[in-house]
Amino acid sequence: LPRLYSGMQPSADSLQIGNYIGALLQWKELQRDHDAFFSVVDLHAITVPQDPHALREQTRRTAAQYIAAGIDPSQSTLYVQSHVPAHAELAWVLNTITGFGEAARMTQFKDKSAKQGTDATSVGLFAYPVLMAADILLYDAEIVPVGDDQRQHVELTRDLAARFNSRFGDTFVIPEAMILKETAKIYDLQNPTAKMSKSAESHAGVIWMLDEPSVNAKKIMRAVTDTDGVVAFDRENKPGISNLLTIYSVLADRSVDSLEDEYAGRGYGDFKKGLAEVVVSTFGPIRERTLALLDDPAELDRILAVNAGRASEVAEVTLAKAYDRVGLLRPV
Ligand code: AQP
Repeated sequence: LPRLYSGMQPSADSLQIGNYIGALLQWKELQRDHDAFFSVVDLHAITVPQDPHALREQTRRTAAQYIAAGIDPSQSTLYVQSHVPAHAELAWVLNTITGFGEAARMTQFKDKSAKQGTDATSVGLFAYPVLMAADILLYDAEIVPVGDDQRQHVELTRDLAARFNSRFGDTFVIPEAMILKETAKIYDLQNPTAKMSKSAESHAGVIWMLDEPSVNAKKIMRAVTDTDGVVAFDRENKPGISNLLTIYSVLADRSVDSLEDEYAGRGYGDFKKGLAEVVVSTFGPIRERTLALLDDPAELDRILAVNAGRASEVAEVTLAKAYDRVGLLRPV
């Protein structure tokens, strides 16, 4: 089976529905016909300031949400990044072949560092995309399913893999980003030209997978729309309604056209009520399953340990090869 790698940061108590639609939902389908590795990337999460106690909890919670959303840890390899030391080790090697200017051009770094100011921005945040390249290359992944915001990082990964291979001999598989166009970007409900994000300053426009269903329903009802009152997809002129249509269409597995037809001549209130029901019926059960998994942290930790063992077996082989290729003396 073709290898696949993807991951998410445990950077909040709950994932948001952009993470679900842009990534998790596809992972669930793809795990059937791929040898999939799904990581909770806690080493990435510490590239911005963290609360140690919260991070530990968020790591478990993120893993539980993967499982609750349909990732099967006996079929896919679902593990915590820091449990496999090879990630940090290969990242160091890749740092040495990454150009300073090349890393400085990453738009996610530019955005995040502009928000924080240079003194608060860590070298870790700067090197984030290189660590991501290590994540992917360790598993010889051919496919990397991500949202559009990660496209540039996968491009960098390809460049680094090709550079390493040409300098030191064939070592890494060159991966391919898999980005589903329609679901590549879910926008903030209060600011529908900005990406919905775990780290958004205001939570008013973010739908959290683990929020009470009634809270999510209210946020849908309050989503920003426009004044023309027509349920139609027009990203340019009607970003709010277009975003809601995308979410509705994905979660209800219906075409945007059929939704436009169903809500023709009806108000936004009706449309939002319909969407709120779909959101509640999708995430209500996922929330319940997540909470049940979190009720037994010892069992969850056991699953993660077994999976980390499986991941290590693959990762150690690639790391040893890369160390050898660059000329690091191997211990006997
Ligand atoms: N709004 C979104 N629409 C579609 N896909 C999205 N993803 C994130 N937001 C959206 C996808 O979810 C995966 C998880 O990414 P991550 O946790 O590594 O970090 P991120 O992309 O930066 O996601 P967030 O939620 O915005 O997290 P923070 O705020 O912590 O940085 C990726 O596949 C991403 O494309």
